[in-house]
Amino acid sequence: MLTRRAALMAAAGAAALPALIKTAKAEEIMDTSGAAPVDLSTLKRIKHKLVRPPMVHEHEQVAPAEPRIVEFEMQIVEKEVEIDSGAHLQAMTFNGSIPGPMMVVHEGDYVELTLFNSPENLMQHNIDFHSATGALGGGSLTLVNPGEKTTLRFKATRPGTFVYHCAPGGPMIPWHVVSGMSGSIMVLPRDGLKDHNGKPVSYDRVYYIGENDFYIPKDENGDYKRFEDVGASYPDTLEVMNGLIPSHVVFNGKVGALTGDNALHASQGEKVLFVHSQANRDSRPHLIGGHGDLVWETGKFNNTPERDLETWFIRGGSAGAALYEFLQPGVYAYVNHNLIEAVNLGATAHVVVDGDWNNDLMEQVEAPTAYDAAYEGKSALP
Ligand SMILES: [Cu+2]
Repeated sequence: MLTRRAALMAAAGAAALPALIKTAKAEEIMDTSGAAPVDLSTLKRIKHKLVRPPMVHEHEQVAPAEPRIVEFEMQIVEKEVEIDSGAHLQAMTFNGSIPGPMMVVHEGDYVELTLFNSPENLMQHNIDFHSATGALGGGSLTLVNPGEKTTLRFKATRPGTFVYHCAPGGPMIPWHVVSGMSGSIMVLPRDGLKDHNGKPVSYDRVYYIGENDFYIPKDENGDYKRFEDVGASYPDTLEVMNGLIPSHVVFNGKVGALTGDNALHASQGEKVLFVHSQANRDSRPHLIGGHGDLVWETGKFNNTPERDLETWFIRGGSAGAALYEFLQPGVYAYVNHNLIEAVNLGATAHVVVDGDWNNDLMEQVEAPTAYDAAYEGKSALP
């Protein structure tokens, strides 16, 4: 590990990578050793194994009355990912996926995460939970070198969908985030979700869509550059990042991660909760041919959901949630409705819905057919 790191420094030039050679420090390291101990020994513990997005681990929508300690484990994995044909990202990931896995707990529960920084990695990492209170969201208590692990516990006091991301300090923060290090946590109210009238509402499926903006450098021929490791990719990537024009905007880590054979599935009549996160940049999800029946645009379940939305807004650094009951079968595109980003840069998913077509909602009254322009159509003009 040290040898690889030393080689990296020599190859890249230590001056170009000042933050990599610092021994630690998120923005600040907290010393909490003098704080009074808290006794949680009477609480029940459960453990969830995290799964790869867009899937979400098994969970209850309505929780038992008593709060629990909910344990999770995540390993940080640095690896090269082909995010589009011919475009390679030196990725940094939570648990090997972009986005990192979604965790689900209930309001009042304690999240207890053990974070492993694999010894094969080059970088220091940590985790900042937007759902947590204090210590940079846990960032200043979780900074781990390669080969180290750490366990953080925090109380999930606010219900909603929240981003988590790596934030190891200084310019490492945006770089780690746009290299893939973000994910989300959903803190459900103990008695489940409520609609606009305060009545209980549940979902049949939940999908987690994490959107990323990537900044892949190009060579003098206009081809995407490929790098030996994550450290070697930093100087050129920084230059592209600082231009603020992403080379790719994608859902779930790569172009096509949620289309074609990888499409999401649902059945007519099912209510699907879409959780959409963007840790760095604004987005505007839109389900083509459908709606957001109930949308917690900011993701926070103490607020009354909006109804019948066509498009909703995800602020960079947040996760929102939209519930939709599919009323018609077919292939729906779920896009970022900046359509350049959706179609040309990658931010498109598909939802394949089985069921029976409802002609009351929509019917093709006459299929496309040639008409006589000498007699027809003129009456449409003002
Ligand atoms: Cu990191």
